[in-house]
Amino acid sequence: PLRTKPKPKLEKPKLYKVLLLNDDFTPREVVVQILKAEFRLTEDEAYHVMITAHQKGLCVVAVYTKDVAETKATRATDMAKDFGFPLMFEVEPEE
Ligand code: TYC
Repeated sequence: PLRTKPKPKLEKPKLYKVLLLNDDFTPREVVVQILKAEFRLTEDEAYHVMITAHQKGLCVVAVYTKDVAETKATRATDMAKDFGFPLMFEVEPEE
């Protein structure tokens, strides 16, 4: 037969979490500024994400498609490096 089962054509894009990692050197205010600049968080959202990472070791910043997550994580990490701090962002797939 030419047509058997219709195959679902459009798959949901897989989503990726951007994680903020704690470190002992980056000032809290620098973390907040970078979160606001790269991820468009408000001051309150950025403070909450920063303090969660500070206390727990890491915090999910936001969820995006793969290319957007990787671009934003790289840009944010590079921004910190330009300021002279070792702040790290990582990307991991959602469950
Ligand atoms: N732990 C840092 C300090 O005490 C602040 C900080 C918070 C750094 C969150 C990174 O993801 C981070 N200055």
